[in-house]
Amino acid sequence: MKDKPIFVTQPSLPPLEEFYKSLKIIWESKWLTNNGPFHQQLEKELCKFLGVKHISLFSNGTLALITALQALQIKGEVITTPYSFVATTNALWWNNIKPVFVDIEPQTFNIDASKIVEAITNKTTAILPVHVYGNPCNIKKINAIAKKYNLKVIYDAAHSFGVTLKDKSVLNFGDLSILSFHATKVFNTFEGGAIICHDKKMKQHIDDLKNFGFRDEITVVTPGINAKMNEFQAALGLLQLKHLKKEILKRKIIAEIYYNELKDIKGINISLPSKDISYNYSYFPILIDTTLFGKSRDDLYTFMRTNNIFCRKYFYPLISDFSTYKELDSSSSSNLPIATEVSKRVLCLPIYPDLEIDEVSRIANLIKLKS
Ligand code: T4K
Repeated sequence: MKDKPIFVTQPSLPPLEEFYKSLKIIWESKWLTNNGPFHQQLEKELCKFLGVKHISLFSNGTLALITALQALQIKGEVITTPYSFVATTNALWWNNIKPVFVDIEPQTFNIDASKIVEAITNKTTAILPVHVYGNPCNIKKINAIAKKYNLKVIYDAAHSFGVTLKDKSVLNFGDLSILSFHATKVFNTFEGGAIICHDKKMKQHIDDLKNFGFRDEITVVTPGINAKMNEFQAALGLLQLKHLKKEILKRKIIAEIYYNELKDIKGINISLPSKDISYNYSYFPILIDTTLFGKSRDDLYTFMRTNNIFCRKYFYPLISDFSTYKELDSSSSSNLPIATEVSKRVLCLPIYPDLEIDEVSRIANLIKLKS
């Protein structure tokens, strides 16, 4: 019998009986959305869990990102990374902002802060870095540049749920951070997202923006959008939160097995987050060196697929190579040597709490077999 397919990730879900109870409450109250009781409770509990002051819930991470740019009135050019999911740059496009791509660091795959200054022009208004795979950017350097050049910083922290740096949530840095609660994320509400901000006034502004700009029944304070999280999502989120620490621990065990099994294979490179980071193990990327490994990343990707293991090439192609963005700046590829190289060599292995230990070993053994 053929092995069952294993995908790069699989969503975690609470026991169905737990969710029935929440559904019953929703059915009886008939309160389905618009800042309902589950929504309010989830905002409170997330602030506690994540160690942040203010959070505004969204229907997904992309709308959170688009709204974050609106909230700060970002215009002109924004410096960002080409090595991310396309939503990062699409959010700029939807705000009529020109993305300016800067290369990444070879170890963390995050934007190379030492290359930001040379990309600043008189049109630059902000920096939009991504904590890729949840691994924090060079926050200190980015903040110093932002301060010196009077730029806003919005962190795309879609992968960073629960990640701390020196015991402080990474979400506390920059002007705003956004999270994604998509099905494929460490914490999911089927679809969902959030903006984290640091003061009450900004939270009110963001809440206005995501609710058409309505402050009350007859007052529209700003031309907002509809990006609200509903009660179904929020109720699920509250249950997910109860199980999350255990789920991250399961991910950690899987990551350790992969690391121990693969670290000595020639041509496979694994970058680990530094010791002062408490990580969420959202992804397990490896880099393949074709010469040393003997096979290319694409050879390994195809080989794994024939064995029903569906790894993913996150993030290939680079965002700057998608036609819309290439047309905008055709020279950008030549300025992005590290990102180009990493995107050709990266492969994300399956990692999720319910992945069985013997399946993890089988995946590692298949990789060894191919080497
Ligand atoms: N910023 C960054 C840095 C991001 O990575 C993302 C999203 C965003 C912003 C935007 O946030 P959202 O608007 O999405 O909240 C997936 C996700 O759809 C996307 O959320 C995520 N990043 C991106 C990195 O990955 P795909 O197209 O690769 O997903 P898909 O459908 O191929 O799913 C991957 C695997 O997961 C499947 O092979 C099987 C498994 N899966 C997937 C779904 C949807 C399940 O088992 N169950 C499911 O329900 O984009």
